[in-house]
Amino acid sequence: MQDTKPQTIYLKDYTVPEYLIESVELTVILDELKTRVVSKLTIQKNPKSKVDNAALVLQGEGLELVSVAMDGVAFNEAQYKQSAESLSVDNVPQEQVFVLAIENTINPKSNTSLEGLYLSSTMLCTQCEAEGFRKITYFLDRPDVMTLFKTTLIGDKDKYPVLLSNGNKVAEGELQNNRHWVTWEDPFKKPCYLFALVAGQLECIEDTFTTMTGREISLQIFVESHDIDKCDHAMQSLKNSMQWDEEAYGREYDLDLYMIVAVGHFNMGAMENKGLNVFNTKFVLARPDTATDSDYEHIEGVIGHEYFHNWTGNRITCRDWFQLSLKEGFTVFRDQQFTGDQTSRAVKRIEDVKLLRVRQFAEDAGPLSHPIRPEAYIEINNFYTLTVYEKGAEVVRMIHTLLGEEDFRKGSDLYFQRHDGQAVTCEDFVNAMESASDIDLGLFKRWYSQAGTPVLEATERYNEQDKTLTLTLKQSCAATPGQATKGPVHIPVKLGLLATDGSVANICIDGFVSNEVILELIQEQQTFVFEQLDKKPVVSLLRGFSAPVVLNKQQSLEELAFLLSHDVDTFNRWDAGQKMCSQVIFGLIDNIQQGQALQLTPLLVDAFANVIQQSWDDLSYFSLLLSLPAENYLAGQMDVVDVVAIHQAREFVKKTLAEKLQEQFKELYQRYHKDESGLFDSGAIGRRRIKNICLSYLATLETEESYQLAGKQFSSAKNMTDQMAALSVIVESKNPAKVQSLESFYQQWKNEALVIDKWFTLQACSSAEDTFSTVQNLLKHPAFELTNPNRVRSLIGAFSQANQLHFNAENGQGYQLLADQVIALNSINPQVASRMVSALTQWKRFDADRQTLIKAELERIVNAENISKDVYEIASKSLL
Ligand code: 0A1
Ligand code: ZN
Repeated sequence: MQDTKPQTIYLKDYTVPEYLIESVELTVILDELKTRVVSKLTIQKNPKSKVDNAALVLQGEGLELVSVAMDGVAFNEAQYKQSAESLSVDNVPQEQVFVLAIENTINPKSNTSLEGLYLSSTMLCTQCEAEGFRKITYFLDRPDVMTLFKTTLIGDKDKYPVLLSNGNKVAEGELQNNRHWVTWEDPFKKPCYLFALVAGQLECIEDTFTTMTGREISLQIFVESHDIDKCDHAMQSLKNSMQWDEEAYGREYDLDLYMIVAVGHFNMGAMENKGLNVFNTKFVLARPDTATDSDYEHIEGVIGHEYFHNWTGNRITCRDWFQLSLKEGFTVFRDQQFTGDQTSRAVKRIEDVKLLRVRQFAEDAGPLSHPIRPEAYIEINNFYTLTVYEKGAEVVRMIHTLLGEEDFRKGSDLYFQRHDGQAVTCEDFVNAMESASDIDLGLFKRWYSQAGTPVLEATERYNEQDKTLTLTLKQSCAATPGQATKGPVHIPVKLGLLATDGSVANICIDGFVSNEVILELIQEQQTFVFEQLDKKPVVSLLRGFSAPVVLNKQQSLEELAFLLSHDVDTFNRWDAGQKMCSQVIFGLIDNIQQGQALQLTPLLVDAFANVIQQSWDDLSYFSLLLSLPAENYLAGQMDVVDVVAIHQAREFVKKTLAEKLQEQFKELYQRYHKDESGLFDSGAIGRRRIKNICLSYLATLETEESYQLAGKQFSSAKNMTDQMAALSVIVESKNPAKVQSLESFYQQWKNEALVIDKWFTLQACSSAEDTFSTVQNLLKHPAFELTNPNRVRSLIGAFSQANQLHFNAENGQGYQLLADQVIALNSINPQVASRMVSALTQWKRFDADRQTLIKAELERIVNAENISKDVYEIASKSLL
């Protein structure tokens, strides 16, 4: 660890900053090895601060200080104090504004943390959220200090022909020694985490967007020249996002220029820097032959996400980092709505809930469980979590459900109007929603402070005499670290009733009649009575997954099959099928554990046959109905995870379905297999999804015919979706063409980094017996490098987080491999290293032997030399 013991920061300790930085003039003289930063800060005492004569403490990390001056007078060394993490000045003016001029140097090339200013192949770029600006120069690096930025970049004309920063380009010129300069001015005040600069040999595509008030905005996407043919989809996505935000939220873009730069080395997905987004190439570049349909969808979603941040994050930002979900929860909710509107709402909702239930629920049930507004952290980078993002979005969604579309829009309008230009809290957001509606959100606020996933027990009783159905809902929440007792939360439960013939039944409750209701659960237990029901209806509960809870309700396979064929709610219809499959698989897991023979209930085969035989407009949705629950979703529902039994049981179901429904799968495959190129249109995407899921069923049969089908699709595919789908079934099967197919794929795509990432992932996720040694060999492959986060995620991340079967091998070799890599990565890139630890945090879910093995690896990590605070926080908290 660093020199001192890592410090914990608490929300309860928040105080306003003692000083504000009104404006900054930055001059950055770019050089790979030694960049000079000259910063002129115009500072004044914060009128809101009650502290007098406080020292001015600026944050700075890894900086080489050259000089400090105040109001034009140079300081000697006695006039300031320097530590490894700060620069402080006593006795600064309290009454008037003063200018502090600082010069320092940094080395971008040696900065492998990819935070601050760093080198990605040959271009220089920055990443400042959350606390990266302090790695560029000394500053009040906190989001409630909002500053006007004027930035001048100076660099070699050949190495850095393009020089970009936030806002508008206001001046440029030439200098001696083949250098040039550009000055950028951002007219909006912003926290320094939204600062960005990019310099390099970049090419761009350009377009324009005319806003709702008729302003013409120029749009530019910058990439390295060999990627210039893969930007069109990103540009279209940007225009769609701008249009959507005007229509859905009345939000107009505020600068005259919007720039996106794609970089190959990036810790996360993308970053919403004002007017100059920096993106991971993964979320920009797409061409039909290099990107899958899912890649296209993710690109549109992430472009939307970063664009929507311009209002939810930039114009209105966070007071402190505990409020991260203020911008992230709301922005994820907005990007989910956007993607739903652009593609299929039903499919998008299901995909989002899958992610939430598998990954966020696990986080919430594990040692790192925290509320969407955490109360303490050691390293803020560790709190860019599924809880803050995805559960945060669910919380905003519940407000939307409780208020309804119209009042939610009034609430968001009020929020934008009240807080434009401010750094605010989650509470401010909820208050605006409350002011704009008649809904009391007092209890609702507990969602922000309470960690853990609430469990909802539902029981129903039908009374033939009264013709009533009584539904009892009971909520509870298990203790989480630091929160021993939990109170009830405000839960919207969307519900519908189905008559026995499958038609929609009327809901009569408290004198109101409707087709669908939202029950509001605010107490620990509540009872709801539905009247005038001649026959016992089937209840469709928690429609659209209206709250992020675990729902427990006894349901027979017959009732689930009924919902699967009749429910009008697309989410519950799909979920009924998932529950059916899960129940069946858990039964088989019991059989396996007791050494009994396996048999598949005809009820499941019939349910699938029934789905297949209906006609579907939304083929993507149809393909979800045919998908079995994932192994990690099943694991999440077991007290003691048995990875081998889960895999065997699920494979047995898949193979048996393939045997029984072979003809149907073949017919669907033939019907929808068109040798079409990968146009991004929902019809073609749906055809590919359904055809490829049929291919994966047929592949389990391991017949010569299925090998040929996959082989033919692999070699003749005109788009990456089909090529990957075919290669994936080849790798999963005993197909003799496996080695050769992998090799030819590599040769075909070795110059496309993002495609090679897929090649690593596919092998890392395989259930084939030799996967562990394959992964070991891939770690030594010349194309593998620990300095590129995408590569790390594609191999180490995929193996540890998406290959439950092999990562959890009984002898602990998977755990050991991961710990070795985390320790190696720790000194290169602490942020990515810390994310890789996540697969070791769930040890309590396994048997005693595995628990011992995992804990030993966590101990090894905690005790490794020079462990970063990022990795230390995750590994040490996991051991508690
Ligand atoms: N605000 C970005 C996420 C992000 C966070 C941290 C980063 O570097 C440490 C980069 C990006 C988003 O929500 O898209
Ligand atoms: Zn975000």
